[in-house]
Amino acid sequence: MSDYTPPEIWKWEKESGGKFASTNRPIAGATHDKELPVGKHPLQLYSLATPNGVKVTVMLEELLALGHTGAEYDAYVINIGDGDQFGSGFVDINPNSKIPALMDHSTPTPTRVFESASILMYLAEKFGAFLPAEGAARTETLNWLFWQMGSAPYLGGGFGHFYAYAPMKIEYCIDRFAMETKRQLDVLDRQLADSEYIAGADYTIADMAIWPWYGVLTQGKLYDAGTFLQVEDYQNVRRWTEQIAARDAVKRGRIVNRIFGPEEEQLHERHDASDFDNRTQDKLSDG
Ligand SMILES: N[C@@H](CCC(=O)N[C@@H](CS)C(=O)NCC(=O)O)C(=O)O
Repeated sequence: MSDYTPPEIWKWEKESGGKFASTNRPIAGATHDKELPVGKHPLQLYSLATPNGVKVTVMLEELLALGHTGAEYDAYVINIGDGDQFGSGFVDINPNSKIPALMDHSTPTPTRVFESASILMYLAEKFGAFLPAEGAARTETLNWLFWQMGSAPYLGGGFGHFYAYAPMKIEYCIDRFAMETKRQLDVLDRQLADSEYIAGADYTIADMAIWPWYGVLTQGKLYDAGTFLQVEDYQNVRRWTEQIAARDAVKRGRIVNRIFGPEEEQLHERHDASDFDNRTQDKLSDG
């Protein structure tokens, strides 16, 4: 039980104490002036290899693997732990101050794209790939893409926050969001019982959106919660997770803008395909 009674008017008086507490604020907008770098390619990505960031780097690597050279990109780290998302240049691209954000310099005036699903749709439509052009298959892909956007905040902001990041363990919150997360895993498991990929027989942007959250959770690599949530029970999700993890573009995309984990899995900035061979942190620290 808690002895907290909400005051009549909420005030921002102290940090919550949780992870990211020092960067959380109740107001939007930039906190400091900072221009973003711009590289040589048409697409400029400002991101971090969190699940929302990985969706986009996987998509870009998949497009390049298909031969779409127009999908060449420069990827820069936005370190959300340091508050880079509140720099003026980033806020100009995403007024919501969250990664990922993309600038397309190939349009007559540069086009800003924010929200990971918007970025996936933008790229899918620009290159005519990973999203059926019309009909029921397109609708089903978008059904699952938007399912992900509505569901993952319960997994990340709900379960992940209270299980892994909150300064105290609150049973009510962990129970509520563990239940919802397991329900979501069961939704996916039932869908994947009859379907090779999330939206049908083809690999689409819906898989790219869902895998970095629910696939990685099922691998036991998100919030260290594999045992707690008994993820091995979701056999169809596990089958799909491993199938996607084995794709070369996914192996590349998941390490772009990654600033944590093993050094050979960290490619802080990506400017060229050769960076995967030459510029991961293990290679850079070898001198
Ligand atoms: N709905 C957004 C969510 C993006 C999001 O939550 N990004 C997180 C990292 S995964 C972030 O930038 N957090 C920084 C902050 O909240 O200040 C999307 O899908 O793009």
